Amino acid sequence: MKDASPRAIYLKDYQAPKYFIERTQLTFELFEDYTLVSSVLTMFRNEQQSGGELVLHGHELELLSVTLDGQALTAEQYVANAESLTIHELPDQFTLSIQTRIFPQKNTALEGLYKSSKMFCTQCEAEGFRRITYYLDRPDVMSVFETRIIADQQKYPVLLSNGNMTHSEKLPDGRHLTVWQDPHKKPCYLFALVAGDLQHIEDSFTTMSGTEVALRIYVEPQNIDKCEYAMDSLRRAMKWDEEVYGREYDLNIFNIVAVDDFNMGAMENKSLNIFNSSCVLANPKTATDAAYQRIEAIVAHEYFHNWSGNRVTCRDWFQLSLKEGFTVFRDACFSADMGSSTVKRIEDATMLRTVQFAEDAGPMAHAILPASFIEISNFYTVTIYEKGAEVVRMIHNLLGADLFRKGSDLYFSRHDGQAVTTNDFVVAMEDASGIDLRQFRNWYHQAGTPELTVSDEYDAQKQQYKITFTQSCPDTPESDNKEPFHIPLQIGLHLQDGSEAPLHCDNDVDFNAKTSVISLKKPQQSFVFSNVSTAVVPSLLRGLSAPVKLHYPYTREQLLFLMRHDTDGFNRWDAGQALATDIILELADCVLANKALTLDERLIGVFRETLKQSDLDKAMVVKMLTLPSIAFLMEQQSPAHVQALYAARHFVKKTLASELHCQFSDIYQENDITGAYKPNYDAMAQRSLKNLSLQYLLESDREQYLSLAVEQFEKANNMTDQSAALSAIVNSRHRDTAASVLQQFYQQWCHDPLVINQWFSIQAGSDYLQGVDACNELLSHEAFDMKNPNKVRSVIGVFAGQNLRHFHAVNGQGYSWLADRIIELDALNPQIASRLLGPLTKWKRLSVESGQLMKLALEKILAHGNLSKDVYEVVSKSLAN
Ligand code: B3K
Ligand code: ZN
Repeated sequence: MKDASPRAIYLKDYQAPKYFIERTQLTFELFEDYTLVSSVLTMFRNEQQSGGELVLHGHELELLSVTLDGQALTAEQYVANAESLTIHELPDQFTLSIQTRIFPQKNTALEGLYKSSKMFCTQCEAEGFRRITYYLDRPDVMSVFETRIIADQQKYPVLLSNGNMTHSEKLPDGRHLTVWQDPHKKPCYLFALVAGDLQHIEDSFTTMSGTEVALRIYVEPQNIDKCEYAMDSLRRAMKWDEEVYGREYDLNIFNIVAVDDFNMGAMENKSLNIFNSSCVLANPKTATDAAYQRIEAIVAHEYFHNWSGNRVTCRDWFQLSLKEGFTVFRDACFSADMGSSTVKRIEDATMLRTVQFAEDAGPMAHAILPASFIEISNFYTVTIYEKGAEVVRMIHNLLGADLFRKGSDLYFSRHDGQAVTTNDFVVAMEDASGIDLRQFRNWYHQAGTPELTVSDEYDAQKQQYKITFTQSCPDTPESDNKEPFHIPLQIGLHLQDGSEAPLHCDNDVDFNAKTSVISLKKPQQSFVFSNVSTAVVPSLLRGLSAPVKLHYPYTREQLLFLMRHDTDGFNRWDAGQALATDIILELADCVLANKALTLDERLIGVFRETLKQSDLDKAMVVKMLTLPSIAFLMEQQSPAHVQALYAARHFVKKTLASELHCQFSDIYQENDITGAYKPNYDAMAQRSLKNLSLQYLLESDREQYLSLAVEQFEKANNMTDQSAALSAIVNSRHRDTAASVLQQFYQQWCHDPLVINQWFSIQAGSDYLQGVDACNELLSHEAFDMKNPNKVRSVIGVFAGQNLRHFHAVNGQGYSWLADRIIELDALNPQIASRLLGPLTKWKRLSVESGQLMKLALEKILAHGNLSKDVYEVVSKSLAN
């Protein structure tokens, strides 16, 4: 950080803990207005560190008592406040007993122990455990936990924690006790507790060595019919991790609990994963295909953490990508294996290039191994997760599948039970493969998206093709002078007849003919390919083989050529996106210059061809017929003119719709599945093609398609079709029909909060909702609740993050409205407030007028004062960088 805040903490200051906690015995007594927490910590001094006082972390705690080896401490022996407990003189080994009182019912930050509807639950990552009791709340302190939970038996018949339940008993006054023991050492961020009136479904899984594991999913009684898909996903994930990574589950029980109020998707607590209910609950009538896919991916992600995160954990929070990047890579491969690897890659690349590249170019840019932070909660970012996964993917591609597996085996066995660093991961990969990753490490500590500029020439006489790559990386707040990256670039060369040239490259060790991967290591590097019989069109960065921006001056004809001939499915799609992007950007310039708009006929031709290709995977067809989003286009235009981009994109979509409505209508009919809903890949692809066609049909402004949409809305036997019809209508010009189907939908589903969240987000993201007044109406709706993160995301998050046309209204009302909501939310839930700041951090990317209005909104938040660390960090860095 250029403008170092006094409150930032730095990776370079890391020091091992002075004390360790061998055993942690916790007792929770849950009451209706407070909870008593007693902890007995068996501790010893770390001989590697020079001794001294013990400073335990705390947050808003009320200390009731503290004893050392059974003796109450005198006032001179310790200093306690709400944020820490310091004990001055300590023997080498000792037992510390601490009692605190906490108030879960008042906890709206949803960190530590809190109440979600009628149940108690916890969220301790990253630093939530310190809101429960004074502790060494850092991931390199790993301890064996025993948890006793005492609560009213009628209100909370189910009491859960990590590990195995070893005891339960009835107590006087209608209370009961359960005792849980987790044999695995873990950091306290993996601690979990749940108490509630819950029902569960049960299944079992026999591991590869024959151990039987009981699998349970706990939910509130009304949701018991919505757990099957999550259970099925869990079993598939367990099997996959055995087959692909040789990782076996290590306890006899694995529990998942669904809660309504949760700051993110889910949490991998040891053997007791806690999930946002939106990432567990599904049945055909209430959940969309997208929700089914998310459930499968998140259940797998959390399960995979059992090895990549729990058995081998992070030394400190700067290493977060060690577990998150690796686990995202693992879940992406799992999803690819469950469906289509090309389609999954397209989805991930789209998100990376839209969201992560923007983060990497903005004021919050950070390396996947950041050098500093003020609030760790702000660093659960697309950079740590998705770019982190890309970095692991590059290692996978450089080593090949077999050596990568050797590397991961070595990493898991070498570091089992340890808290380690990203460097330990890379060393294991190097040791197992013998491949030198020294320069590759620059990906870990350098922020920013590298840019690759490519030029080429063909010598017909010598039959040689020379290609030159120049890499650079823009300055970012953490660092200016970047060392060159080791960029693996997968390449193919297309001859004029569309076939691929065999790749003979004489000049460099940095080309691997077997994998067609060029290793770029220098600021500028050329490669000469021989025996090339005609001029070529290069297919570069296949499968997005590195998270970089590529600049090659493709003509539109060359892009069309690649769309037809490229053997790499990803790059065929990518060529289509590049063509559409080029066309929309040019039209946006026309909008700005007040010139008439005409659509390049070639795009219509390409769409027509794609619609005819009946042999293509339907999910691929959907990707090829989807225009780049406004958010993506904003990243390609400098400065970004949102309204012009919207107008240009809308013009393209409308023109395609009216030119091709007959074809879309045929596709719609062909893919209108009848029969029971199935959440399998082919059926999902078919529904998604049908529903994309419906969107285009409504854009065509022909009345008959409105009735088609209304009919689909009314007759659908599944939520995917019903909500797609709703969304198509709400985004059409038929406002009266939109109002009436919205009303109908609400009546039908007002008893189901997750469906109502979809109802909120469809409106908040639509053209139907034309600005902040309409947003305010949603906020005052009876179904809205500012304390529920899912609802906040559905309305405020979707409006500011996805309804770019209205959020970026030229009067700046959207910005100042968002600033007010953030101030309001910061008092309740800083993590959620801080997340909502994302759109405002982009102010420098916009036209001067809009940028200034956004800056004012940021200044308004800063001027409010009394901000959480979370919001302060993002606002101050956005204004400074
Ligand atoms: N590890 C958690 C994220 C915790 C976020 C804390 N603010 C979920 C996951 O990535 O699997
Ligand atoms: Zn994770």
